Amino acid sequence: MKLGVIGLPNVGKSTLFNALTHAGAESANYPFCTIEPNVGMVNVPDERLNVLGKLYNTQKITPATIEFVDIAGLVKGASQGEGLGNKFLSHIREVDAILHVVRCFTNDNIIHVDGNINPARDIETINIELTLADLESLEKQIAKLARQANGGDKIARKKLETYEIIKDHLEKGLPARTAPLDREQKKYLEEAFMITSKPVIFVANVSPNQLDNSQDINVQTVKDIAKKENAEVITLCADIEAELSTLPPQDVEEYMREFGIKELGLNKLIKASYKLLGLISYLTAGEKECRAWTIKKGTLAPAAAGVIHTDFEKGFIKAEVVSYDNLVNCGSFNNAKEQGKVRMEGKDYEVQDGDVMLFRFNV
Ligand SMILES: Nc1nc2c(ncn2[C@@H]2O[C@H](COP(=O)(O)OP(=O)(O)OP(=O)(O)O)[C@@H](O)[C@H]2O)c(=O)[nH]1
Ligand SMILES: [Mg+2]
Repeated sequence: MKLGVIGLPNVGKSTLFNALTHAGAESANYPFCTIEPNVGMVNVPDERLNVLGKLYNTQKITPATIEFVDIAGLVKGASQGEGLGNKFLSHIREVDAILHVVRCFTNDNIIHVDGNINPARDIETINIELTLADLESLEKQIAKLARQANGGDKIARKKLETYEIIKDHLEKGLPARTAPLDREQKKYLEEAFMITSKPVIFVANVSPNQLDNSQDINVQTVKDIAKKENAEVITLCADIEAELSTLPPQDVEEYMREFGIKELGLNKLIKASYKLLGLISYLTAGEKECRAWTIKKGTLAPAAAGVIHTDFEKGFIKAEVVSYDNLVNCGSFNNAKEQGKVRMEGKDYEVQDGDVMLFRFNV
């Protein structure tokens, strides 16, 4: 599961990526500073782990992680090979979801490739290039499907019909994500590997003085566009987040208190990204380690156990499950058991976010 950070050149993508991953990727005040993508793992903040850690007097806390990829900036004409062109687009095709960084901060010293701050125009520039890239790829697929459909292939015919709908939609300048498709057609859409079918979060990169200003016109523009596209917006200042990410935790807390910040932009962004990917965490807890494990929402108990070890899945017998809230309220696993809050679940159990699990298996 990975998220790609995209946007125009020089808008703060690498700055944000560094704040997220502490990877120390190169970031500088000129367009196309990033050429090859930077890849890094990010810990998913989860307050529940600290609480469990205290409850179990644990030696080690291991959060869940997700992968972020910092991609080269995209300019007008990229789908025709401008800037870093098609190479850039192929990197976007490989990610599961997109963080679209939009410059809202004002600073005359930082070059804007199109001369001035204009989030609506900037978002459109990116969207047009992604749409054109999708159209080009779709047309190739349509030509191939048409040959197969003519040869009497019934599935190819259905797929072709779907792809024609998507093509019309893209030609209106709309993302494949919002195409009017039924369930079966949505499955075909997945097989088309469209960039514009990937879920998106917009990141409004603002100046520090815009952080708590919900009236800001540029931020409002991003929010309006996101609403139309069925996407979320996170407002943050990449510069500040990057600076804070280098400080010791107690200094960050003091800073946040001083400025009345309840939650860091990064934390909000990571949590929203996790949700966007359709991911949840179940937890394991003990004296040695308290840990969060990542699964797709809807995963059944044996497959969830398989995330820890394939033997757990192969030899799965049952799972002892208690919800995080019940466990914390009862004060210990044994108390929870005595109070009937620990359930015995079998192979058909769909694991929930925050389930504290103990697997029984034989190998
Ligand atoms: N004032 C201000 N400057 C920022 C902010 N975010 C990034 N910058 C500056 O903008 C310049 C470009 O930042 P990068 O993070 O390298 O931008 P990028 O989007 O990765 O650029 P490319 O890799 O060239 O596409 C750097 O000089 C940053 O210090 C911000 O929130 N506020
Ligand atoms: Mg960069």
